Amino acid sequence: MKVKTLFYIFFIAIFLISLSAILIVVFSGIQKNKEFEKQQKIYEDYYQNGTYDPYYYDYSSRDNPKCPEILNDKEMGSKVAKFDGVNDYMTFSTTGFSTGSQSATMSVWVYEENLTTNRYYVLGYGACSDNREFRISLNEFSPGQFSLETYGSGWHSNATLSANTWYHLAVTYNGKGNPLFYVNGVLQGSGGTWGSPEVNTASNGGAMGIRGNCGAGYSINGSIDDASIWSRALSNNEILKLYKKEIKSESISDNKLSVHFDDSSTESFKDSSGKGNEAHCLAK
Ligand SMILES: [Ca+2]
Repeated sequence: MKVKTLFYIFFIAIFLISLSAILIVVFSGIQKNKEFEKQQKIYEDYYQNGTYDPYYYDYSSRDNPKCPEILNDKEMGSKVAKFDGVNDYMTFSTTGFSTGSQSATMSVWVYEENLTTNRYYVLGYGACSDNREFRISLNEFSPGQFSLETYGSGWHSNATLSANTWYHLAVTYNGKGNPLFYVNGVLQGSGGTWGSPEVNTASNGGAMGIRGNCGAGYSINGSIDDASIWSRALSNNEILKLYKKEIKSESISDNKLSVHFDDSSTESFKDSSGKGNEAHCLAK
């Protein structure tokens, strides 16, 4: 091969390498700019408008949300979400949810793999300051406790739950006084309070398996099904019907969230309430 030909090949190779390098730099610049714009929009939505899409951003300063496993559970007779106790959780928007001291109900099936001295956050929403949260927690101060946490304060039921057992849990609040706790359709007694609990719930931070946007840890090691929220206090009879599975949560009026995990998806779960508050996580 002539020296001249070799020179041309060398020149073309250098040219192609340089061109690729330039394209890579330009393309990554565009990507970075897009990412910046996305983050800026999220920032504006969250801090200026008080809204954000939890699917795209995790404010918890933890790892991004990981998806629970979706398993067929024989006892429940349907698919359920099994959280690993490490970093599995889900977020959902809170369209139509009660805020402030408005009445509300949460109901959920829960199965704990073990009872630890770490509390588990099961289902709830709200912001990270006292009495702005409305969230079912388990093992709050001692194993087996079933409580309603309002952030730095809360109410305990007098129930003591066991590991490796499915329970239907519900909490109702009628706009004043103390919330009511139900286990398997049965009204429980009060187990006292901590802090200075009041219901003054904020409208964001919808989550399952963790504590919304507030701080790290407390992921549930166990399974959840039929996570449901209403904008009124359900009656004893309505709670009993839910426990007996005589009625679907979305068939009870004022339902704002009904996630059954029975879809084929493993990352995004239908909200049957019709409010569009579907639950999201990100694939492992
Ligand atoms: Ca299910």
